[in-house]
Amino acid sequence: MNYSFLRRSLTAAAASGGAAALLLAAAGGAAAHVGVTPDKTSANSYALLTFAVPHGCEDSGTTKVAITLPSELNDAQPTVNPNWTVEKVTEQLAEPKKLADGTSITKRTSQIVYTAKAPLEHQLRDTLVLSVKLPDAAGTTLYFPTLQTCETGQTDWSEIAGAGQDPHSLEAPAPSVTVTEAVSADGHGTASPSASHTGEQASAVTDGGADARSWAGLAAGVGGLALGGMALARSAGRRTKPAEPAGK
Ligand SMILES: [Cu+2]
Repeated sequence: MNYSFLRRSLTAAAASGGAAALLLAAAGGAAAHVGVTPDKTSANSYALLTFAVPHGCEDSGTTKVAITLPSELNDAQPTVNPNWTVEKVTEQLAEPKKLADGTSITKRTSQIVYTAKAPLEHQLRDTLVLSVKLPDAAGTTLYFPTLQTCETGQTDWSEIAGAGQDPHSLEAPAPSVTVTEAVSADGHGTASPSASHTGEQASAVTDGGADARSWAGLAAGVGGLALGGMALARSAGRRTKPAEPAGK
């Protein structure tokens, strides 16, 4: 068996495999766009929307990220991030807007603008989190057109797929969140249990299981203590009993 040949071909294979993996990783990185990940999507719930900035504009660092709120939202609460300053842009409404609770507003927040204290280098990633109240609009997709400004250039993540168009074919798709069925206080969906049931239920279960376990732990602890105490008492009893006079 010619081992040197085998070793050479194995090394070559490893090298090309490594190169392919690198290429894939680079492609994977590039494929990640400015997007949003909600921690929940159920209608009427308060959700945390995490906007990721996974790369710059080509090789240029990001200096500003302006997130436009969909018209279905009247406000958003930005989470502070020490790398950025943040401001809310408000707009005057043409006419007062009536809200579900019977009150009305004349202004709304139209945009949240994060400005980098120092440019976010193009190969580094950061996240910007907004807290919003999702509208009572199950099945609606909310679009958050986001303008990413860089030291050189900018990218306007605002493309929305037309009917029948594959959103993945878009160059700069707008981050979006699709609202799902509202969930009631007991964690069950109001219309289609399947949609909200899984997610919400998972968290509810965990809590209950933990309580049961801690009670069991406590009981075991107490039981152990009692047993220990009894054993102690018994041995103490043995010690205090006056020794029987020898030969009795
Ligand atoms: Cu991208």
